[in-house]
Amino acid sequence: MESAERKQAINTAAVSDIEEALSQCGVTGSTLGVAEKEALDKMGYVMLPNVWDASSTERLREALETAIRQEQQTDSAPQTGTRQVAKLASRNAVFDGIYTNPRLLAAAYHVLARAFKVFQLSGRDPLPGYGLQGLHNDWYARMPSDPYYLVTTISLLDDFTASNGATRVIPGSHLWPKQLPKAMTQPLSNHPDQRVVIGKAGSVLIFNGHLYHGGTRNDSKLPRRVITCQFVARNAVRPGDNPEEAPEHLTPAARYLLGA
Ligand SMILES: O=C(O)CCC(=O)C(=O)O
Repeated sequence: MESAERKQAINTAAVSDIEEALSQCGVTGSTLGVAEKEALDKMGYVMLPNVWDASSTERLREALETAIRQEQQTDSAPQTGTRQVAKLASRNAVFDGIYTNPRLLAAAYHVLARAFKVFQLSGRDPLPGYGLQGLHNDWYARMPSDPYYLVTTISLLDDFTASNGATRVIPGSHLWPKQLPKAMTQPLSNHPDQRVVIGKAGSVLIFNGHLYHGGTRNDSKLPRRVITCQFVARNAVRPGDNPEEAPEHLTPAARYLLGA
């Protein structure tokens, strides 16, 4: 087949398996380096620098600000403390780039090792003085012999510093056989092994959804905007979950990744 025709066929044929979706998004065996895979395996997280260049980061910031403004206009209870907006997939095509990014997808596949889809795509900006969360993980407890169910990716639209509400993590806690005692999950509790992860805008913090983590308080006067995209094993269900809506313009691979 001529290559233009082949491209057209790829662009219109439905995608029905994860390997095809990953391939169409440009993921290869070397998209993620050995050290990055090892960090995900052993520490449960990795910070990937320079995933978004300056102009992509700016486009994402603008789209997020617009989405937050729209949300505030329709929200009967105005948000205070932390600005948040969910269901970004249907709000602006610029967000398609997040869940089809090869490095994010390669990391999700490395951890989940089976078919997955977007669980949620949302924005978060803890305003000065806010944002502190208790240490938590993003999925149910699992038995040591169970596979992993969820991967969380946090795209930094502003630098993460030691004082502006960067995410804290407990390295290696995705491998713990037991949950943290309840007292340790209170917002003001600190774990002796926790680390606040800092990084430049344009980086992406990726962690195993079973890793203990949480937002810290924004003690600066600056914004700390992120876009969070979570990927979940396709066969995992949680009652009451509400999937992202898939806009018309999506490629078949993007449509598959949204679970549409
Ligand atoms: O934005 C962050 O630093 C982490 C947020 C988080 O863990 C959550 O909202 O569950």
